[in-house]
Amino acid sequence: MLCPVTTPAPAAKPPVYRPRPARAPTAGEIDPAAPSDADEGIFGLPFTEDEASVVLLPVPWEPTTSYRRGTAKGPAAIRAASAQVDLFDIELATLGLARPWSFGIHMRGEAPELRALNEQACASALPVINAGGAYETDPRGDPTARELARHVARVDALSAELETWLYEQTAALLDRGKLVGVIGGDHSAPLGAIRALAERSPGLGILHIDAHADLRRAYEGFAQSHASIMDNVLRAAPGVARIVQVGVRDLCAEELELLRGEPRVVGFFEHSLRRRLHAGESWRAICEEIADALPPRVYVSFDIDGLDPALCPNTGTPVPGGLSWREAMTLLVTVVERGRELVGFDVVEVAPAPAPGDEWDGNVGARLVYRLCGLALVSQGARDEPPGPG
Ligand SMILES: [Mn+2]
Repeated sequence: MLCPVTTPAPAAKPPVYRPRPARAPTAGEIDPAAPSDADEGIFGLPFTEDEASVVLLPVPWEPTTSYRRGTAKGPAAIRAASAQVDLFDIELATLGLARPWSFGIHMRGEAPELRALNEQACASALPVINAGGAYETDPRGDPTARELARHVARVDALSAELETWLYEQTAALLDRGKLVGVIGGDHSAPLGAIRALAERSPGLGILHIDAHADLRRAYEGFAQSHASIMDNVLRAAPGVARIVQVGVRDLCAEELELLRGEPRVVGFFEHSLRRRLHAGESWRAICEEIADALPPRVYVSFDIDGLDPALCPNTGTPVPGGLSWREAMTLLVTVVERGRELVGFDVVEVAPAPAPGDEWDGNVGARLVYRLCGLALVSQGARDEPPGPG
């Protein structure tokens, strides 16, 4: 059972937290209704990593993005836009947690070594992507193929380095009793975190919201492509018992074949969800069916392109259609209401607009991250203390 970091502010006249004091501030010093400063932590919260129940790990990573770049800037965009998120969560009030922030949420700074790793990996991946991928001739006899194979090997090695780094960071945080959220970055980013969680929760389920099935084996030659994350999870994280995919509407025939032959993967394709809705089924009933397909402990892997592209116009590989915000939120809330415990999550493929000042992608991403923090907390027993207005 999680406990609030400190006693929340008294209702009468909450003291305003500002400016940042030298010592670690407490929740009692925060005015959750006040606008926040950009130099404060994510959501304007001042919690240190030690104080926080939820630790968010930014992974600015995008070597294998194949269509449009920018998701390496996703964590920064989400952090910048997070000041817009109201900390009072009316929807989670019905579950008893209108104040997820009072349990402490902290986002780490981006690790310089990760940025360097990403830059090296992007430089090596670019010639391969520009060539349309590494091709499958015997590289020994073909200088171009040999060159591409060398680049691919380099990207694979760097991806493995990221995976190990994230595995170790996540494992250490889990050992300290933290909830961990990964903020990507492209969808290959969270593999190490999923491995660490699956080791501690054998039988783990993954709720995978995405426009793509991400079941390709080595897309464009890369072992850890953004389009291969769930194939890699199946092979590298044996503790994952089931992957439940929702919103998929863009996949290749080989992925469908893998999905159909793999009992651990269950697909709720967008076209069939829509057909059921159009035939008069309720979204709530469908959400209950999706929730019941999941084991008791669940990791949410949320690719922002699972949503309607209107909610993520700058994501790397947008696809028309997708879940509305309301549909996605009802699904997540239903999963928790059906007794599933959220043990971790990622939000990936958020990319900011190239033009400065357009925070929309980051805004949606930040709201999603806050909601996932709250849902993970409430699924683990966190409640408002004193009870909130729910
Ligand atoms: Mn994806």
